[in-house]
Amino acid sequence: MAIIERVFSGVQPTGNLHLGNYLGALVNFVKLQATHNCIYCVVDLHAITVPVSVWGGPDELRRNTREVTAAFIASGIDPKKQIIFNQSQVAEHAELAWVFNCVARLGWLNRMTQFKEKAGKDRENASIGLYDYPVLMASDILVYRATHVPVGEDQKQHLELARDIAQKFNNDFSESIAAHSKSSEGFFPLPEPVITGPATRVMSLRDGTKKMSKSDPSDYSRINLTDDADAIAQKIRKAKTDPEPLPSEEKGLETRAEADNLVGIYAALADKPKSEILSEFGGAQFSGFKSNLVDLAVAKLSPIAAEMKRLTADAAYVDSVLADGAARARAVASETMSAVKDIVGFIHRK
Ligand code: AQP
Repeated sequence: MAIIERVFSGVQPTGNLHLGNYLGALVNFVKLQATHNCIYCVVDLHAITVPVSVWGGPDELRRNTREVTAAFIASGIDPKKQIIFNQSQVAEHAELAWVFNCVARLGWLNRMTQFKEKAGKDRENASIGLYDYPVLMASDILVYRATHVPVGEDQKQHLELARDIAQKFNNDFSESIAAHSKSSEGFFPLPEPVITGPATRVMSLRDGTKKMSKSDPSDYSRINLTDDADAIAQKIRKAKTDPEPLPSEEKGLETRAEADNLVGIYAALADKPKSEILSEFGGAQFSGFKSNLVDLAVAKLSPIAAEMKRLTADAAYVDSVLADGAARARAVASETMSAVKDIVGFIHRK
């Protein structure tokens, strides 16, 4: 089985899909489909790693799964050319995760900062699923032997873990892999993170030191993909800034987290480098810059919100996209899993 270039990424159906998810991940998902075969997954198994009271229960999970699927399509991913599906429909994700649980080391997982942040002080009460999240994520990627993973900067450490797991599997089973694939190439590729663009880490609109996040209690901290034009305008106008005018060069943003964030958002929405935005707005006051940002954000995001609304009203269509995507995903995943069983030594029906 030769390794071919393939893109995989996932988004959790945990509600409040926001501008950070859009600029850090979805925009790059859309761009990559011009050059790669892409698999985009609504990672519902990951969503249930937090308490039920947080993910909202079965009705909420179904609603959020359809909403993320709608966001994929509304952002411009073509479900006929690429694969869009929800994780729980392809059992091989969980199956490979078990094998990887036996490859990954406790010490590796103990270093994961996202677990520490999400578990907080009450670690003893966190689910085992939350602790094991990065292993399931490695399996999500590697069950398709994906080579490129577009993500926001916060996922970099998890990608490194996926590479470590792939490498250790390749080493632990090197003889068996050579016998199976009659090649000295490792079985799993070491997946590369694709973290690009001027907004790989979009920050809260209320505090430039905190990541824009679904779980922030303040709705003013984020722009949701479902926000209407009035909400977008209000949130941008209220966004925290400082009293200085905008600088004309990027180094002038270094100690100004909120200004840096708004310029990054503008640049990403305009698909231009930050330097170009600063040469246009350098010396301007925030009030004028914010008005331009409101116009740009509304122009870019309103059509997406409208299309999401149209799609989520048609649950049967969305579910058919997921079922079709899952069937195509399963075809690839089952081939990998069959090879993994041979490599590890599990007897199975072929
Ligand atoms: N603020 C962000 N800036 C850039 N990229 C971001 N991503 C998330 N937040 C930002 C990227 O979005 C993709 C999908 O994320 P996810 O669904 O796995 O959710 P998450 O990272 O857990 O999102 P949140 O908002 O950060 O949720 P909570 O509040 O629960 O912690 C990923 O590629 C991610 O990098």
